[in-house]
Amino acid sequence: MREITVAAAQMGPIQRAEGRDVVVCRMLALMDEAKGRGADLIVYPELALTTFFPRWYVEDTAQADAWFERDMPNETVRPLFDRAARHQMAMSFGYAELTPDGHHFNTAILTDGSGKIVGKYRKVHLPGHAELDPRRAFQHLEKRYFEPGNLGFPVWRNLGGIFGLAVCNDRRWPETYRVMGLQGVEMILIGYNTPAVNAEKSEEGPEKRLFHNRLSVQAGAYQNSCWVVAVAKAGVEDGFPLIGGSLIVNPDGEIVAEATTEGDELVVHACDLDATLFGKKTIFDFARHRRIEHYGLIASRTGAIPPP
Ligand code: CDV
Repeated sequence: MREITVAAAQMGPIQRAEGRDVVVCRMLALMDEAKGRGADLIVYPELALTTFFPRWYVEDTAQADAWFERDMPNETVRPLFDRAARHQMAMSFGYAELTPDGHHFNTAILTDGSGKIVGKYRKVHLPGHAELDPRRAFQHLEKRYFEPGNLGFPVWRNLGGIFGLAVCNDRRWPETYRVMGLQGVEMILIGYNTPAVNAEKSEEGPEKRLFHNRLSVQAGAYQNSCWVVAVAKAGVEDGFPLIGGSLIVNPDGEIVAEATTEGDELVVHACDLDATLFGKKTIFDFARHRRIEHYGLIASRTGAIPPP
């Protein structure tokens, strides 16, 4: 048995005017509660330090740099790293990254139990659009503010297991899980900010969005025989609702714990990493059963081309 207790730290809304210092205080409160509940690892959402700013159009993108972090850790988030080290708790959270040479990424990091960063991931599948789109009920300008991640889907040894990271829209793409699955991943941590209504299809509301969230995460876990921890920023930000539904899914694809609110809420579960072994040795023993001679299109073609 290799059991680690994971706290999925769902966060309620962060308003546009709210400062990072207030947010960090909320994250510290969740971390302290997680310590009280025996957590070895705490997982916060995508863009955990600010409002989900891609909903706001800013003409001069340099002005949007105010939402980005130039260093990690920096002075504002230092208390999170110090507290995590004191609690001997590993941690993951998402933030907007501005590199020294001027690149912008939607990033997530993973620390070990001493507060040292051991893994960094930059979101590969950026949804939305780059220019103001008046036809949408609200904007989703990730393609304006971020570049696609340039680190691939790495995994890292941490806490006696093999961990990977993904960010929000990545969870809808089977390639995300499979590339990590091919590196033996045992637990994937995913933060998300998912609007409760589809900006291009108003009939698609929170029920269907929660269904797609579960469907994607459960399938990814089952088909790669790994744990998946998916963590929302939820609730209403400046009038725009985001789904909650943070969940922990076991390697059989079953939900073992799920959030019940749209606010700051911990979802805690003791996860045995050895539970990944059976599936990896049997139905999803990739070495025995995969047929890569038939998968060429996956890595050579982007869009679908129907037959003539
Ligand atoms: N932050 C996101 O990546 N959100 C997308 C929305 C646009 C669908 C998501 O996949 O949840």
